[in-house]
Amino acid sequence: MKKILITGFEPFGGASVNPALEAVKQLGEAKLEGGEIVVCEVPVTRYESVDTVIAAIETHQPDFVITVGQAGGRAGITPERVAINVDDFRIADNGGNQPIDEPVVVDGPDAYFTTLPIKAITRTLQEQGIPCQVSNTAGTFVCNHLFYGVQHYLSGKNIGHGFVHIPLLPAQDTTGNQATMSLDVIVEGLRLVAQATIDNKQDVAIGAGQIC
Ligand code: PCA
Repeated sequence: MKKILITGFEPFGGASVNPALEAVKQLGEAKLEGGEIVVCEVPVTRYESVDTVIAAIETHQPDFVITVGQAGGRAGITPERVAINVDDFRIADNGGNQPIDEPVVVDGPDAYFTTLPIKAITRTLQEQGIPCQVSNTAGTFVCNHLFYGVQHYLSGKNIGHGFVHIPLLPAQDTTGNQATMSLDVIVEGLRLVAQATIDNKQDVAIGAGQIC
């Protein structure tokens, strides 16, 4: 039985909802074959975000960690390929921090790659009719910061981790101008991310690259 920690960010930037947190509230009850899910809520604050997830890892001792945040404008669930050692916040985080071109970790490596099987995850969700695409940038705000910071902490430990961005909820865009996804599809999509992670010790070699 594998244990999967799934984390969700609180609302930020003046919003009252974050689909990541709404999804995580339901995922504690979700069923997996050969696994169980534990969850944790994460503040959208530069260093506290990483400290919160590290504390949850130490409490729960999971086999895998899936960190989740919202990405306004994206139409699908997007497992991230890479975290970079850059904090360049276009808006202040919930703690009022707004670093410009600072490292996440001083003297850390330039980047860390995900250790989740993102191609297998993408194939699994697409087969179930849930829009999903590999993403090659997690941005330079708190999501990238958390992705990088947790990978740094997990270096040399046998715990897989990756970050997944999800679309906005329909209620977050009443103009209808942005892509959105309903909460039940997001919850099922993230459950499948966890299931595919358990089921694929090795990733599969299928093309999911992008041409700019
Ligand atoms: N999305 C933001 C931070 C929190 C969240 O859910 C991001 O993409 O950095």
